[in-house]
Amino acid sequence: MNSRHAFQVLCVVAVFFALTGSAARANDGYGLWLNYDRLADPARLQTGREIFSAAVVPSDSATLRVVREEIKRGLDGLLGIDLSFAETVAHNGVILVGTLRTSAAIRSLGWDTELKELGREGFLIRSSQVNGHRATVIAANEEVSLLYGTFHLLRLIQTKRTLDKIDIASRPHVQYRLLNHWDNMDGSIERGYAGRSLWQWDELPAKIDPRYQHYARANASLGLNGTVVNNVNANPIILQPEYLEKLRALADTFRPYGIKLFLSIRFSSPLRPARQAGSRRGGIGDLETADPLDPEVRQWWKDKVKEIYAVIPDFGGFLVKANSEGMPGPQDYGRHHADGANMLASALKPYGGIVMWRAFVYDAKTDSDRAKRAYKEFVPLDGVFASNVFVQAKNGPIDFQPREPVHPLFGAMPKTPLMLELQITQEYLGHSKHLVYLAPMWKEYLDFDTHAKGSGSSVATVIDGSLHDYAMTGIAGVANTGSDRNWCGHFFAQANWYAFGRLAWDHQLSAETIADEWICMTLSRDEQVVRTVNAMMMGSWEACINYMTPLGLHHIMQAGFHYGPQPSYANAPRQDWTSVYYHRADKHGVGFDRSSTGSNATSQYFSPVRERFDNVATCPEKYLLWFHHLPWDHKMASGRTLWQEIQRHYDAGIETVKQMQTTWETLKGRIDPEIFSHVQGKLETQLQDATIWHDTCLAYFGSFAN
Ligand code: GCV
Repeated sequence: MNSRHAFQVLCVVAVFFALTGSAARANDGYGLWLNYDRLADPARLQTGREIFSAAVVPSDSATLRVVREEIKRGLDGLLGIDLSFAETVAHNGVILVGTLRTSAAIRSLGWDTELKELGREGFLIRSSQVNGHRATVIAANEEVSLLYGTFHLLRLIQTKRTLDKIDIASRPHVQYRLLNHWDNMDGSIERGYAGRSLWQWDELPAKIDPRYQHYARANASLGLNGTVVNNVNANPIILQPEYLEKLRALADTFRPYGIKLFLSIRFSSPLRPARQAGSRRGGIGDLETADPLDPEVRQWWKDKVKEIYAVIPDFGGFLVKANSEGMPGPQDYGRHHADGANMLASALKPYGGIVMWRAFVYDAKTDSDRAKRAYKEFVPLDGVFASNVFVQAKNGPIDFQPREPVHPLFGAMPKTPLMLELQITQEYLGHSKHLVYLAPMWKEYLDFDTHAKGSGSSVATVIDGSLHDYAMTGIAGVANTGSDRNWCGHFFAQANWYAFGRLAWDHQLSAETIADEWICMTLSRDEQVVRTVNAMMMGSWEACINYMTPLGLHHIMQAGFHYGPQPSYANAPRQDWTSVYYHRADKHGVGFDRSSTGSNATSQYFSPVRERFDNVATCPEKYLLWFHHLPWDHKMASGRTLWQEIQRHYDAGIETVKQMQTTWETLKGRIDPEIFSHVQGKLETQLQDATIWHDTCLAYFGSFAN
């Protein structure tokens, strides 16, 4: 082909793509839920109202510039409107965005009392009259809340809500809504399945990857307001001056989006560096001890905190994993968790910083049942923690299993704000290879009634502070983001980031509603497509439980890797924390007896949950083998034996994945082709893996049961 011919071919291809729009449609997932694809019928949305033609966003700041940019971009994409910015509302069809401070027009509306009730982060969106003209108003007390309101208005358009009579008042239920990154300083991510860390430490602070801003924008669109950028298995070098400069650059980039920066710290940071490479002990200082009651240690932290705030004036605080999995902590010096947390808290307090002290503790030497440990160590300390300390607990008592009963700490520490830690990254749920929508799982935890103060004491009421009147409230999600072009590895894993953010803002949203929103914002607004994908997502968690760990089985994954099945994993002569330790299968039966005849972990729950879990007859079958060791021929509610029921669940898991594949095929040609084939490939892997789980587990347990 000569060059002239090649050029002609190129032109023909270009014209073809321009006409069919195919090139524009290919979606690599980078835009997340913020692509703002054009609505099929933009005019329909605004029936009875004028098409938006201008926006009034008085005053100026970095955040307000983001607000302007976002409205313009959103309306251009969604409705094809070339929005202009005006000084005042002088005609119909204007969007007015302002706080009582920035806008006289907002002040004139007389919404002061309502705004006051909405607090710092809430917003109002209303169809209203301004200067005698019909306008859509976004009003709030703070500029960042205007950004939340802006994203919400755009979400309404993305999800095809009519815009003629809007009257929305929204405020977050929880104050600290954070992502926790388990990112290491060498760029790897512990339990990360979407590439390398987003943070380019070697380039910072000189070079700011545009992705940092895109990351902050995505979080702000959900109302997330903080991020812990490094792994809880913390490397102390993060506190060195050189790194503080890098962190300053990140914090500066996140600030306009309302995202505060937090750090995981290693408790032994004041110590000299460890001699052994890779050791979890040691620090960056020159002290002989990290004892939290030692005056020199306390001064070291005070000085370090002062240094941090000099660089990042709105720094959020510290997340701490102490005396857990080899990480140093106050117990190394005969002190308790509150001694450690309070020392850090007193250094942070003058600047408004907080401590999130993790409750993920267990000890093979002293525990016969790992599930009981956190309760034993933390409940006696209720009331001893300083006022700016959270105790951060995972949703379940073991470790982010496909399904766990709720952690017994929730409800048991009325004087200590508990922060809920969820895991967005799918450590135990098929990594970024399996389609598992996690919102139904998180709702199961949030809605669980602990009965701490009688019925109606759900985990959500503990977390949002309403049950115990906590002075501060928080929720954290272990991030699933990475350097992969589509951020999360699996396209559907984006839905879990999205769902975490939405639930952090409003835990009353249903998993179905959140899925609908996400589908409309990413895949299609066609009602049938939305229904089909929604059903697939809603069934996916239960499917995963079925093919991995049904009926309360847990932690039978490959040791360390936590991906495939390894029910046979034993580590003679010590059996602690092996698969065999958790399932206890033998020829007599299967399951971990945590009832009053066994480890008595059931006693850590409030009555009547305690009794319900303790009694085989009333224990929900989904938790059966978590709490009870039962014979293979135990009669289940269905009339089948336990062994038959286990088989039925593993079969059902595979069946659902097959159905997901069939369903997905019906979407061919109806959604973006690139996403279609990406997910098609992932589902193929998921079926192969589910089959391996099924075959391995049934062969293993069958060797005892049959
Ligand atoms: C960050 C589990 C995970 C670890 C993780 C730990 C934790 O043990 O497998 O990778 O470490 O939980 O939450 O601290």
